Amino acid sequence: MAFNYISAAEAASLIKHGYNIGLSGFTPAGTAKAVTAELAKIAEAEHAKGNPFQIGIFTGASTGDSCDGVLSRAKAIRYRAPYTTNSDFRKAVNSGEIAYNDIHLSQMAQEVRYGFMGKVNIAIIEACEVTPDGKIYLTAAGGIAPTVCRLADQIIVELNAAHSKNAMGLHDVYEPLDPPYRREIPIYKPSDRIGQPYIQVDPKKIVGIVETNWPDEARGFAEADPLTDKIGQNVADFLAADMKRGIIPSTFLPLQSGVGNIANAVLGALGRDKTIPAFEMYTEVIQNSVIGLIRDGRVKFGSACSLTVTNDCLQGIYDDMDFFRDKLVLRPSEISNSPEVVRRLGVISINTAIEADLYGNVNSTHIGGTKMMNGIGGSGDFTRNAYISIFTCPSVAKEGKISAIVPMVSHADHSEHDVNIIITEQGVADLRGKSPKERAQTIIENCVHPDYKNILWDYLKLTDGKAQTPHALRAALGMHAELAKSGDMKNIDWAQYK
Ligand code: 0RQ
Repeated sequence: MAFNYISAAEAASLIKHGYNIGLSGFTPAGTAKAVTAELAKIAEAEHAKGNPFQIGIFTGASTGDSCDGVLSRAKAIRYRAPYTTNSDFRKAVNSGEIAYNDIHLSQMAQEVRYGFMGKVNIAIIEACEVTPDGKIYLTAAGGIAPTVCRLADQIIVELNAAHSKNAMGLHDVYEPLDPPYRREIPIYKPSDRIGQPYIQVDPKKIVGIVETNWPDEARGFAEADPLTDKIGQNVADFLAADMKRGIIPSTFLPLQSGVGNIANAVLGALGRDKTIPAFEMYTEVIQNSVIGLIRDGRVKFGSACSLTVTNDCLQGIYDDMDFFRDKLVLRPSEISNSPEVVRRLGVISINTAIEADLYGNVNSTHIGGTKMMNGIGGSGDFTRNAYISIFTCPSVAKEGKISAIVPMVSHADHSEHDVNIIITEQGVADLRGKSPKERAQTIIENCVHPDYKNILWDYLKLTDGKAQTPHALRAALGMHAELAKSGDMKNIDWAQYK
């Protein structure tokens, strides 16, 4: 079939007020860019005329500025799910302008299929190739592209020359059936391929192809610093010790690691620690450090949803595809993050907390209990189902005015029932097999910053110390209240709660 080649502006004009658009991509990797950038201009023009113009966005995870950024600034987003990292989007969410549905990434595709979020009107899919018979070859991420392609009335393809056609073959596209017909996902090791390297669509649904040359809007990484290095080393030492005592098999287990500088540093430390054998990743994002470790032979295989790497790193992968082809696979997010597969493979999860409490509950999403930071991402998919679930964070934030360990988290994403290990630069709290009261002791002893140890011991003295989970409820958020009042949690005076 001969396709209709159109401009990004023409493609954007197909999107009407009230539509829901389904996007390819996962993190800024593989996200549609040109059409959403033009859509923001249409929204601004309509708003200037006094007309309403807002859409819903369904995507894999965060996007780049050319989507969430421009559309937030144009006040063009009514609804969005799931995870995002854009600061303008964050401002709009926290000022009540956007309805943000922060769900587990593994659930996004199925919740769209189940109809929980309404119809997908148009899918916008970034591709490195599309064939006349409707085979779409994705770029640097899987996301929810297969599902939105199938459900959407119309598909727009952004054929992006910034991604090499060498990306063809990276993907393993597989979409499960819905209950009551769903079967097991037959992945028994991270390198198993179970689907096709492309998305097959009815070519008649492709209403336009937009040719672009727009690199992914990947963020760079801060250089590892002594703090992130120490956290990374603590994780590596912990895993090496667990392997030595036979809890982790000597062949090791696949790892999942979140995004950001700490995650990057953790992987760097694991790669350097030669007591840990070369390992595999079953994860959602592959960052720069993993690519280096694959080149060094320290990571044997990487299964992920996206290559969330810098553009020079991505180009290096494309240039070296003969080397990487049997060492990488990209999957849709409901497969990369599948609870079933995570539990079967025995994945060790490593994610970042904003704060944790004395009993092991973790807040990954909300600052001060009310303001959205980014979202839960895939951290819950992996944590609940991991062989060992680990959370890392610096023991303090904002020049020490905030303790990351508090009596009670101000928002709970991961409960005490799911969190096995907490690691800060101070040390490791192993919560496995412990009662809540034992957990509190080990967390204060091993993870809390010295400035806050006595403050937290003193909090426990306010409780009866006997109940299953001792709390002094009026004081439980006292450190947060003190931060709001004086700007420093250290100023807390527990006497007011006696
Ligand atoms: O503030 O940006 O003003 O400097 O929060 O904190 O320490 O730079 O760490 O960038 O790794 O982000 C949990 C948000 C950590 C992230 C979170 C402030 C701190 C700083 C960022 P500034 P850091 P990171 C994979 C898995 C949830 C989703 C997830 C995240 C800013 O890792 O979104 O894990 N995770 N997904 O100063 C107030 C506290 C604070 C605090 C830190 N207690 N109170 N501010 N900050 N602790 C990804 C996917 O699923 C795709």
